[in-house]
Amino acid sequence: MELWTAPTPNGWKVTIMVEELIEAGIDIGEVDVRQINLMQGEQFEADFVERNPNQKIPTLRHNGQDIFESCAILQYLGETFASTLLPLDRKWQVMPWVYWQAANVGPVFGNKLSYTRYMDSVPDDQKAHPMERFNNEALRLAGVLDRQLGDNPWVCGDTYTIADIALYPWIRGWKWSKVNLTRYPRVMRWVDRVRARPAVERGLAYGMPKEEIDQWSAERKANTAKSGSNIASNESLKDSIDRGGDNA
Ligand SMILES: N[C@@H](CCC(=O)N[C@@H](CS)C(=O)NCC(=O)O)C(=O)O
Repeated sequence: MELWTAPTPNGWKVTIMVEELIEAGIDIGEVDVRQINLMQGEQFEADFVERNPNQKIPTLRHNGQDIFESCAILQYLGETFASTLLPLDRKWQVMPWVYWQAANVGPVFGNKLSYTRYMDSVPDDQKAHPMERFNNEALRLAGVLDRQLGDNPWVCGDTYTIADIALYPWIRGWKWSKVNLTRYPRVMRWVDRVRARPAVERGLAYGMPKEEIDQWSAERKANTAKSGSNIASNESLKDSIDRGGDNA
């Protein structure tokens, strides 16, 4: 299995999944991980685009099959390596929450993060509306998650599944995206519960020093903001369009 990824929320979904399968004692074979340097635009290079036409990490190759989109990868791994992470008899209790993450939580928290951290060059008055809109929607989504959790430990009840894995990496970054989730104590407790899993700790450590999993160094924060700015400004996208070709 080959995984091309980076230490970002969508990347962590898959590295956590890999570690959870290993933790469950499942033989998934060798996983060859390649860290993709997003700042240097490696996601636009031909060998990457051949695997993932969408030019974004993560992307997986297994048995000659390329799978892109982090949540599709979670489903693929869940179905290929049977475990409680995707209980097949309850699959349709789990999958709507995985789709919900992909269609709502990821884009909304991702956009809020982008306006909050990565768009310094955009004047405040131009950012005010999208910031408010994405912040309000992120809070609404967190409220939905809070109600779904109810008294259960995990998103889909008593069993930790790929729905928890899909949601955790974006929700855990609430401070970095400045979405104040403290009004949702059940969500906050769930974040701590997921973080306490040994496989989650290992999954978060791919491409990242262990001591920086929870608290980034000032240097990493500055570099991440800089790399996000490159992506937010679409400069790298412009380069890839300038290079021309079908992959641009
Ligand atoms: N919906 C996609 C989103 C992937 C995505 O946005 N990946 C980001 C990192 S978290 C990326 O590769 N960004 C680089 C870019 O936009 O150029 C998924 O879930 O796989």
